[in-house]
Formats: sequence, structure tokens, C-alpha cells
Amino acid sequence: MGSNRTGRRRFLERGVAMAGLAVGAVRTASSQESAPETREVNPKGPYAYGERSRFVTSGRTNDYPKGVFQGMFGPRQNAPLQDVAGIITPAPLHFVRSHSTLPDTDPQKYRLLIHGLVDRPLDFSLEDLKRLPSESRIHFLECQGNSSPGHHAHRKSDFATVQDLHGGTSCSEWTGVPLSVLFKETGLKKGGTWLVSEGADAGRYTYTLPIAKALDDVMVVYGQNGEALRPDQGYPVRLLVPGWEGPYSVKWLRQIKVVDQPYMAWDEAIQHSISRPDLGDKSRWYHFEMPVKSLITRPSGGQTLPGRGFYEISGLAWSGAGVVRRVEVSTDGGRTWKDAKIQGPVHRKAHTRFTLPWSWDGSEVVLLSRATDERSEVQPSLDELSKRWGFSTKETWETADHAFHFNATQRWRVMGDRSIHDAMWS
Ligand SMILES: Nc1nc2c(c(=O)[nH]1)N[C@H]1C(S)=C(S)[C@@H](COP(=O)(O)O)O[C@H]1N2
Ligand SMILES: [Mo]
Repeated sequence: MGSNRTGRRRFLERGVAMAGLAVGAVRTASSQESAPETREVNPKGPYAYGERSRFVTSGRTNDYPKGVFQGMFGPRQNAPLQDVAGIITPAPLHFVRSHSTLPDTDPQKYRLLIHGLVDRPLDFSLEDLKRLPSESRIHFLECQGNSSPGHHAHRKSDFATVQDLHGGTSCSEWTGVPLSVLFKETGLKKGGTWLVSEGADAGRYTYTLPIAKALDDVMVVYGQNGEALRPDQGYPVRLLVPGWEGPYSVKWLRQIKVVDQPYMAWDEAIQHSISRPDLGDKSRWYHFEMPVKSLITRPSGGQTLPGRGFYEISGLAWSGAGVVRRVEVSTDGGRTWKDAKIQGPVHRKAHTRFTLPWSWDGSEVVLLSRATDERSEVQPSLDELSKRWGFSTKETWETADHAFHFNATQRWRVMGDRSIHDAMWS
């Protein structure tokens, strides 16, 4: 470790020079003879950290009813997308998928080790990471199994909500250091083509990632929506792999090893590989980008319309490919479509808010939305997706717990009695 620490200091000095500051201006604590006096700020009291109004009760809910074993021992909570305003999911409401127990890492003791096929193995403390050139970007995260018809099967309730069916996605402003900046310091050896990233949770959650993506837009993040990452989201540091399925974004990140092949670690092999009829029931191993998708979040399942008259239809659209270009809304079950207004701000690989004014005449109708992304990919209907993937019946879908990356259009049926129901299958 001694050599790592020296390496880190050298690196920080060079890093600072790179950022255009005077090298002498920064010295690591260990190089100082005695620490200067500092003022400890530890605010307490009723106004130190704001609480929401007691009238606001929106909260996360368990993704699966009790008793359904899904190989996850930690929290598995869905975000209340029906209550989110704009495009940012409040951090306390961000969805959660944790395979084992939450680590409780002391930020003073935190280290991120980067090793393997690099020229200079280095470890970084949280303070080291915060001294480096940072970026803040707004990106969605989505669990690979979000919206899977298995959910619709488990949630046969007439009152399934958008949270029940699709709450495995959220969107935050993430702040941290591009992984490419860290690799500039460690150097990369020839043949280093994949990364194996490991979390500090009890199960040592491990996932591999191709280096091309790592150098493109992957970040090592410590900030979420203006504050420190939440423990559920990986405090103090996680990977953030924009646009790709959630499992690549390793939480409680403690080491990255550069290797020369995909490792197919346990979490990837057992939990996240899928078999599909269109692949001759063979497993698909690596599944990267999340496809284009949209949902009407208001009005949506489980809600009741107060009466006939004017409503703003509102929803979220996103794509792992980049920007959402267009969202169409149908208020007649898909016979006719209207372009929704993209409310903005619009970010790449981020939830994007759309709206459409609508007047309800009191009759039974089916509402749905359909998004198109910057690559001109159009969100498929259930029929189109069934054909593409070779799922012939509702039953094949329902037993396919591993029908990952499910992005068929979500239909909501508004009944004459003003109640609203999941109409994915009818
Ligand atoms: N260390 C660790 N990282 C992890 C996981 C985990 O269980 N442990 N779950 C993964 C999965 S499957 C998903 S979908 C995302 C979810 O991120 P979130 O819990 O912050 O929403 O984290 C990924 N990273
Ligand atoms: Mo996930």
C-alpha cells in the first residue's frame, strides 16, 4: 500500500497541474507536519435538514409481494413514478435493487482500488476523488427486469399502479469523476479490454464491463441530486453506466480490475443472463443498452378520475441510446396518435417529461404512449415485441421472469366509473 500512496500523491500533484492550478498549492495531509485548525460544522436541530409536509405520503413499495423468492436478499423497492414531478426522482424515492446487505462504509476509510492490466495500480480515497475534475450529468437508471411481464403476473390486482409495474427506473443528477480521468492516471496496458468491478456489500456484487464503454461516458459518482449518494444507491461511491441496464452500475464500489476477457461473474451468470425462444432457448449473456420506452404516469393504474372534463396527460420517456426525439399519445387504444409536447429540459439517456392536453367525455377509453429516440427506434407494441422475441402467448410472457429489457407500450383503461386499470393484456 505504501507505494500506492506515494503513487497517489504524485498523481494528485500532476492532476492539479493538469487542471491548471499551482502544484505547490496542494499538499496531501500526510505531507504536513501538523494539521491546521479547522472549524467543525455539524448542524443539528429541527431546521438542519428539511422534511416534507406531513400531508405528502408518497413512498417506495416492495417490488414483489411477500413470499416470491427472487434471489435478492436486500431491499427491492419501486419508485412512485406516478407522483414524480418533472424529470428528477427525489433520492429518497429512487428505486432500489440490492442483492445483499447494505455496507456501512466510513468515508474516512473508503478506498477505490484500480488494478490489473494497468501501468500504475492506484487507490483513491473519497477526498482524492473529490479533488479531481468533476462532472454532473442527469441520467436514468433502470433495472434490466423492470416492467417484465412476470411483474404483471404477480400483480394481477385490478389496481396495479405504474409504480407496481414499472417503478424499477429513476432519474438523478449524478456528480463524480469520469472513469477515463482515473484511467489516464493508472494507464491501461495493451489487452486490457474488460473491467471487473466489485462492490463492498456482503455478497461482493461483481459485474464486468467492456472498456470501450468505460472510456466513453462511465462515471465514478459520489453525488446524487446535490447531496451525497444515499446508502441505498451506493454511498459513498458507485459506478454510473449511462443508458445501460442497471446492474452495470456497481454500488459501494471498492475495486476495479482491468482484465482481458469478460468474467461472467456469479451475479451476471445466475441473475442476469436470459434465455429466449428466439435464441433457440439459449441464454443471452451480455445485454447492454436499455431500449426506448415511455409511460403515461398520469392518469395511470389505480387512480380515479374526479370526473369528465380537462386533464393534462403526463408521462416519462427515455432511451439508453440518447435523446428522446418524439412521444406520441393515443387516447383511443392506438387507433389514432397525437404528438405530445416534450416539456424539457431534455437530456441524453435521461427521463424526459411529455404532456398532452386531453378532454375526457366520460366513456371507456384506453390511453397509451409511444416514444421514438434519436436513432429512430420506435417503442414497440406488445404484439410487435412478442413477434420479435418469439413469445407467442400471455403465459409464455408471464413465466418468463427473465424477459429483460421489456419496453412494450403500456395501456391504461379508463372505465366509465372513473377507475383506471392496467390493460397491457387486454
Ligand atoms: N454492489 C451492488 N451493486 C449493484 C447491485 C447490488 O445488489 N450490489 N444491484 C444492481 C442492480 S441489479 C441494479 S438494477 C442497480 C440498481 O441501482 P439502485 O439500487 O441505485 O436503484 O444497481 C446495481 N448495482
Ligand atoms: Mo437490476
